[in-house]
Amino acid sequence: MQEKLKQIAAAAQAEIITDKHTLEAFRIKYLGTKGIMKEVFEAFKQVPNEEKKSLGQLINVLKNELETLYTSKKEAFENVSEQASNQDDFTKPGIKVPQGNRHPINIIKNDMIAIFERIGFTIAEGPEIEDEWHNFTALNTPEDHPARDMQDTFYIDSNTLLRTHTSPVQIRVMETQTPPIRIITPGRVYRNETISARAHCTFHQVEGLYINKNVSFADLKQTLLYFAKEMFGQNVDIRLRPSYFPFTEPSAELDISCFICDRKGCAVCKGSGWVEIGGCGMVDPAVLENCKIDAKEYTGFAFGMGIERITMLKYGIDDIRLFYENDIRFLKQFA
Ligand code: 2NL
Repeated sequence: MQEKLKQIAAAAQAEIITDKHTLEAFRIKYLGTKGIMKEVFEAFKQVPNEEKKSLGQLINVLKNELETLYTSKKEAFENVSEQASNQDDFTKPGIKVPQGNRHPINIIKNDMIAIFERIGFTIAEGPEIEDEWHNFTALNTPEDHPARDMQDTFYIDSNTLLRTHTSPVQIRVMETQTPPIRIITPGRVYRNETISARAHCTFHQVEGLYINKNVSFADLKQTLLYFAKEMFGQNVDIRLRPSYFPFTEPSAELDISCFICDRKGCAVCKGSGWVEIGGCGMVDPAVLENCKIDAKEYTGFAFGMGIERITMLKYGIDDIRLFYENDIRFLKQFA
């Protein structure tokens, strides 16, 4: 039996193991459930008791040797397979990484920012989680205003909410800086709306604010006219319709002449020749005073526009929900 064990050890050492397949054949031959070691253990049962102790030790040594040989070869092959084998062709073309593209909301947001930067506006940003003061109270919005209702605004607790417009960013700037102030505030806003093709519970705004001595309604009108022509084409005109916001006085809705039908009347402008893109007005003196700006010395204008609305007009998109569904067939059209 001892002689047999030596022969097995010698034969195992002499096995030629070059790859995973010959290694697996080795495992089956020596260590498998019907392998040589199994036979050895069967034969061991017949050995007289007085020889069992010394022979048992030899058998265990052999078994360990075989297992060590197997695992060392196995590890060696695993390392090699991670490296390049000489079958790799380094002259083959590389694997193309698919390129993504900007979201349409971001494309138009960047266009809007570039237009206002050319006439001296800088970008201001602020928190999306706001308090009542910055989102409503400082903006002259009365306690019983419907916008403050849970039906319209997402509250986190009685004083904390998701901003419903980017105006609180402008309040924060007015509280911490002194005029002249000339900023735009692009960003995401939240409203508790029933989701439809025209409305969503989250959307994006660009608001603008200019505070200085002698700022007039004419300055507001000229700024918006410049923006409309840069954004929609030099043939476009603007129209301001009287309106109401708590934070501006006087207030107006901002329309552009329909660039799709050139004012002749079409489905987009519903035959009127004009489409609404936002609102504006002269900053209410009460808002300036809330931010410790002297309303006798300074005046200002402000405006707000929805980025989704402008993006839908520019690209002819008829459902706002497409912006948030991340359907690749929609998104890749803006590459
Ligand atoms: C709209 C209307 C508007 C403002 C936003 C504003 C901000 C401050 C003070 C005064 Cl801090 N006004 N923002 C003013 C008028 C209209 O947005 O339709 N937005 C989509």
